[in-house]
Amino acid sequence: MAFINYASREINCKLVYYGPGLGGKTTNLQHIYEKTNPESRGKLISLATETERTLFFDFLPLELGTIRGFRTRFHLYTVPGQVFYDASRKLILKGCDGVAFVSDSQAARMEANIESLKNLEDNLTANGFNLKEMPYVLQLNKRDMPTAVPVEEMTKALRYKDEEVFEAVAIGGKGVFETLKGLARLVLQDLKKAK
Ligand SMILES: Nc1nc2c(ncn2[C@@H]2O[C@H](COP(=O)(O)OP(=O)(O)OP(=O)(O)O)[C@@H](O)[C@H]2O)c(=O)[nH]1
Ligand SMILES: [Mg+2]
Repeated sequence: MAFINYASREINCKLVYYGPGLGGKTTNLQHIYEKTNPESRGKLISLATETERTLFFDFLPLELGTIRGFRTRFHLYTVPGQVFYDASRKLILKGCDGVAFVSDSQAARMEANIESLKNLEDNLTANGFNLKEMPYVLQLNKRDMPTAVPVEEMTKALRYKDEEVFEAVAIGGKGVFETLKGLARLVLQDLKKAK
């Protein structure tokens, strides 16, 4: 649940980037960090292994202006995609307000995408959430790869509900801010509904 502090007039929302290992979640956050005005962002904190795989999570606080007099902060997290870090993924989903699923377009990763999506659904349920009701967007990353599965085919296999689908090449930044904005918009809409 978004944390609204009426005394200090702040809204804090938690967005989680989820998806299979090596899909590009950390790369999304790195691009956002690099392209954001230093006054609007905090430190990018990454807890990674020596080979740059996310070990626990990445964290990036972003301040995206004022909504009706409330300073709005988005706390961006990534989960570790590797299958055996499931306990960490479950923990990171606690209190989340929205999820961006970063899928890997390479044909060889389709099974991993599907498995990770199922894992997201299960872990949300374990936290008392329902993916059907959660603000949610789907990113098709690594569109530059030669074995990229056609967009229609990927969408058919991975689309969970009527979520927006964003094509991306996170290493060059393509589609990264579109994904973030798409998700942020849904989270803010959800906040308005809850009031
Ligand atoms: N070709 C290509 N490579 C990408 C793209 N996005 C990310 N990569 C590369 O894919 C690798 C994995 O990216 P990460 O961002 O670390 O992936 P991750 O999803 O955070 O992986 P875990 O932390 O293990 O879950 C890195 O070498 C990135 O440079 C892309 O759009 N195209
Ligand atoms: Mg990572």
